[in-house]
Order: sequence, then C-alpha cells, then structure tokens
Amino acid sequence: MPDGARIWICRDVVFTLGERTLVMGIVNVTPDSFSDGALFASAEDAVAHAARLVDDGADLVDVGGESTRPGSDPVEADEELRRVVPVIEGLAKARPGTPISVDTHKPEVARVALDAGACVVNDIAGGRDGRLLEIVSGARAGIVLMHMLGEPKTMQEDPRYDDVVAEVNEFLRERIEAAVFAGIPEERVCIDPGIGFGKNVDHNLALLRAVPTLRMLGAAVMVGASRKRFIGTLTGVEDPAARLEGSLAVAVLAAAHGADLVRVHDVQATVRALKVADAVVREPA
Ligand code: YH5
Repeated sequence: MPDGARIWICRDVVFTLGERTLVMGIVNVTPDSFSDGALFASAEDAVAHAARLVDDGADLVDVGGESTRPGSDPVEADEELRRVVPVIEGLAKARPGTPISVDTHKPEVARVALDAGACVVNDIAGGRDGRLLEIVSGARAGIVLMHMLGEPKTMQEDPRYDDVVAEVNEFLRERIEAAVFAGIPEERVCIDPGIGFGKNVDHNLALLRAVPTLRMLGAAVMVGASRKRFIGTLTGVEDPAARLEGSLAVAVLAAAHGADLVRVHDVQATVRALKVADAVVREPA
C-alpha cells in the first residue's frame, strides 16, 4: 500500500486513515446491555442514544443485537433483526449520512442490515462464513474481521496460545486473504485482534502492544477494549460503566501504537482524549 494514501472504503464512505484515530460508537440493542448502564426499552431509546454518540463525535456507529459477552447464549437471526433493523432505519433518518455498522456474524442479518442502510459489517467471527463474505462483497460494503478463540459461550474458559500475537496475526492474515478471494478488496477490510474474545489479561496486553505488527498486514486496524473485563481486573473496578479511565488509557495507547479506529461506549470522553493523543503522536505529513 502506498504511503500516505491509507483509506478504508465502506460503500459510499471513504475513511481517511492515519490523520487521526477514528471512533466507532457502540449501540447495544440487547436485553442485557447493562454495560451501557441501561437497557433500551425501545428502538426509539437506542436511536436517541446513537444520535447522541454521533453528536459527541463518533465517526461511525456500531449497532449490535446479539450479546457476545463471555458466557452469552446465541440468538436467532429473526430476533437479532427485530432488534437492529429499526435502529439502523431510525438512525439513518435522525442523523442522515452517518456511517452505520452492524455487529453480526450471521449472513442473513448482514444482508438485511445492509439493505436497511448499514455500510459496514462488523464480524466477530472474522468472516469464517463464506456467505457473509459474499454478501459484503456484493454490497461493496466495508468489513471488520475480528479474531475470536472459540465462541462467546465458552471462550473465557482458560484460553491458551503458544504465541498469542503470532497466532492472531496469522489468523487475520488468512481472513484478509479469504475476504479478498471473495471479492472484497483490501481497502474495504479492517482487522481487529478481538480484545477479550478468548484471551486472558496477559493475552490482551500482548495484543495491545502488537498493534504495530498487525498494521503490517496492510488493512485498517481496529481496537475494541472499552469497559472490558481486563480493565476491571487491572483497576479493581467491578462496574463496567465505571471503567472509563482504564478505557481511555487503552484508547490513547492504541492510538499511540497506530490503531486506525477504536470501538468505544464513551464517545465524548474518548474523542476528547484522542484529540490530545493524536496531536502528540500523529505527525503532520
Ligand atoms: C471488539 O472488540 N467487542 S461485543 C464485555 C464487556 C464490555 C464490552 C463489560 N464487538 C468487539 O463490547 N467488535 C464486541 O464487559 C466487537 N471488536 C469488534 N470489532 C463485546 C463488548 C464488551 C464485552
């Protein structure tokens, strides 16, 4: 990839990478989304929350209808669609032009969400389902390919690696190749080490230090650590919603290590922290 021309293309949206750290705001539309401090009683509440994240400076909003926190059970595609589609449609109306991502690993959910106006599929399964890659390819959408060891139900039961950085790096290299083979050019691909997805504290820290290595794969790099368990472990803060300082520390360090995007709950605070961090670490061309 030529220097100074890094971009991430998601349908009609072209994100310029490297100038500043882009922020993806999280909108969980699940009955157990207590890490947002509340359960969204209705699609309307979720749309209002998403609009607030946009007003706070989110570059894109990630709408998810399946809880993938450790120990979670899967949900059916139709239930996931009942949750996310009204929010995607509502946000497209409330804040026209906002890039919307759908957090799903199900091809049918991806297809309907793209039809409803999403431009990115954020796939925690790393594009392991070829049908999902075909759908993203056909829609000329962007994709986030995330690493996960195992599945949400059991992934935190003693995860083991010989070399976590090498194994995640190799997995993501193979998944980029599979995406490209399915007709998704590399400029539409973003990779993510999947902090907390089958990783203990040391695995997470090793991967956060390895962002420069992951960047060498050529795709955009996203880091999603906001409010996660390892931040609670390191700080002693049990309440996920009270893990702001630790989450900001990770976002700032991810930026310093060259991450292109961070996926966060606390958009306003993160955008402010990154304005300062980016001013220090992103040298003008
Ligand atoms: C991610 O890292 N994560 S869903 C447990 C928590 C807090 C938050 C309180 N989707 C990622 O956000 N997509 C999720 O404990 C993701 N990268 C990408 N690309 C899990 C989550 C969370 C889990």
